[in-house]
Amino acid sequence: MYNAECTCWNCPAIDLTGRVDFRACGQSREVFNQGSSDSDGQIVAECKRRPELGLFDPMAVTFEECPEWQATSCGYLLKDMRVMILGIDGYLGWTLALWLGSLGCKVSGVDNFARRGWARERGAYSVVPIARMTERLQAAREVLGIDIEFRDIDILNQRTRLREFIDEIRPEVIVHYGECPSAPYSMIDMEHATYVQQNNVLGTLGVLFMMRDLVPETSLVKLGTMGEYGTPLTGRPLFEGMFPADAVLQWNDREWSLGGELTPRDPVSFYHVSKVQDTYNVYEACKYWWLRSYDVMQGIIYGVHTPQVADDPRLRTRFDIEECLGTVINRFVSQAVIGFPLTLYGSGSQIRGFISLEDAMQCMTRLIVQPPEPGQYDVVNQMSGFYNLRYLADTIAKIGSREFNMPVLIQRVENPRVESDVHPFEPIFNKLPNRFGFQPGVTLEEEIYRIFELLTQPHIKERIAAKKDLILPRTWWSGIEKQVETLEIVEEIKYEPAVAHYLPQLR
Ligand code: USQ
Repeated sequence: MYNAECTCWNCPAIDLTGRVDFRACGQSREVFNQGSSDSDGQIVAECKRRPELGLFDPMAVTFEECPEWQATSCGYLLKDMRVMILGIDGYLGWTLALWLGSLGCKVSGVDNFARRGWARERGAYSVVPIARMTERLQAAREVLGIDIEFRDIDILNQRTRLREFIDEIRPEVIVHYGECPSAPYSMIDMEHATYVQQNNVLGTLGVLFMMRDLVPETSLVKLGTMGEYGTPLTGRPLFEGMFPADAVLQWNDREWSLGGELTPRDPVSFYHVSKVQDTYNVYEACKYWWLRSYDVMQGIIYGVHTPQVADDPRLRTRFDIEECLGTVINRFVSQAVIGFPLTLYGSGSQIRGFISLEDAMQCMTRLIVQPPEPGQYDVVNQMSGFYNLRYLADTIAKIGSREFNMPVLIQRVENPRVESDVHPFEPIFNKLPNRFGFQPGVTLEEEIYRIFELLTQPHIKERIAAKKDLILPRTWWSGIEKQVETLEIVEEIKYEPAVAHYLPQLR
């Protein structure tokens, strides 16, 4: 198992309080030795779960040897691991809660239902009907036997309540999905831009302080975005957050190693800027307080399926199709289902990384069960392949027409965003497969098929049709207010070259 060799040093049950004076690490060796070790100068710690061990060397016991860590299909998992999900009512949060609950984790979570509010504000709803939280919790208990501890808390504006909840639960990992995820929403106007940045950046900053004070050994798995990097026109590879050891900067006949430094960010909306700011705040918190975090640069998510959400209609996760809250593949399939020509923005040659809902759940689990070491800030690029939008539209059109007997038209419309539509794109996404054992479980085509299957159910198709006025984008990055014009309608789209790269493991 890929995490068998991790030791108590990685484990959130380790108690380092007062035993390791991390501040001393940058000071003299003598100061470090005074506060951090036993009389032999060795680091010692206690285990919160097994106090009978007394003081011991945290590097000496591996996950494989510790009875608290048990073998599962996703590696060794801490028994009854306490996972707190911030943003548990969202597309990802609810899905992960059920997924982890089914693996045996003790799941807790908070949400202030903001996402339901943003959808309402836009005149939209989740086209796949979703239950109210009380009904969701009850269904999770009845159908899957999962008890979820939930609190209605706004992480930015109800900090005292959040602090009390974290203190009560003492989570061993915090998964942070509790932010506004929408680029167009952040570009509507001044109010929306400032709201998104305040909500995301300051909400997260507060969480970092609470972790410092209450649960410093807990790992933070924080959702970032591939969009932090943008699409640099130099063609520089999109490394996983930091430059590799052998990267070199040359200038004026001199040379420096860039290894380990954060790579440049070039975000593409005020929302993406908020994620960049988070990156720096989390990075600094790990540095100042020895918190530990994986910053997850996730590609564009799509899909509807995990075994748990598909188990009962009350367990379904939300599915948005409106311009602000719906992501591109989900939008395209919903458009195909009601015969609306797929809305390619601009040339449609933009290239992005993608990952299915189910594969994202697998990745998050693998990150949770191999926590970073104290003080470790690490970044993973979480995607299972990258494609250009024309290729995606074409794939969706093919599946719609061949498998569901729906002729699908594609239209190019004016691009309301400011983004390069022809650009190099070389993302590096090796860590999850190589270090965490991730293997994509579902192909692009399979998941698109499953979306079609769900959305073509008559009651859902009706709900999509009722909101068809919300399909064309209205939010221009430039601030102008007008409907986008159609540039071209194409029945059979020709694209040259087609771009589609999968992780090699993909079936
Ligand atoms: N696009 C179209 N037609 C549409 C919708 C989008 O051509 O109907 C294009 C956009 O112009 C863009 C691309 O598709 O080039 C992706 O747009 P999107 O709305 O699916 O995704 P984006 O705004 O980039 O944001 C989404 C999530 C965000 C996450 C990000 C990952 O909403 O939370 O951070 O994907 S990434 O794009 O890798 O940064």
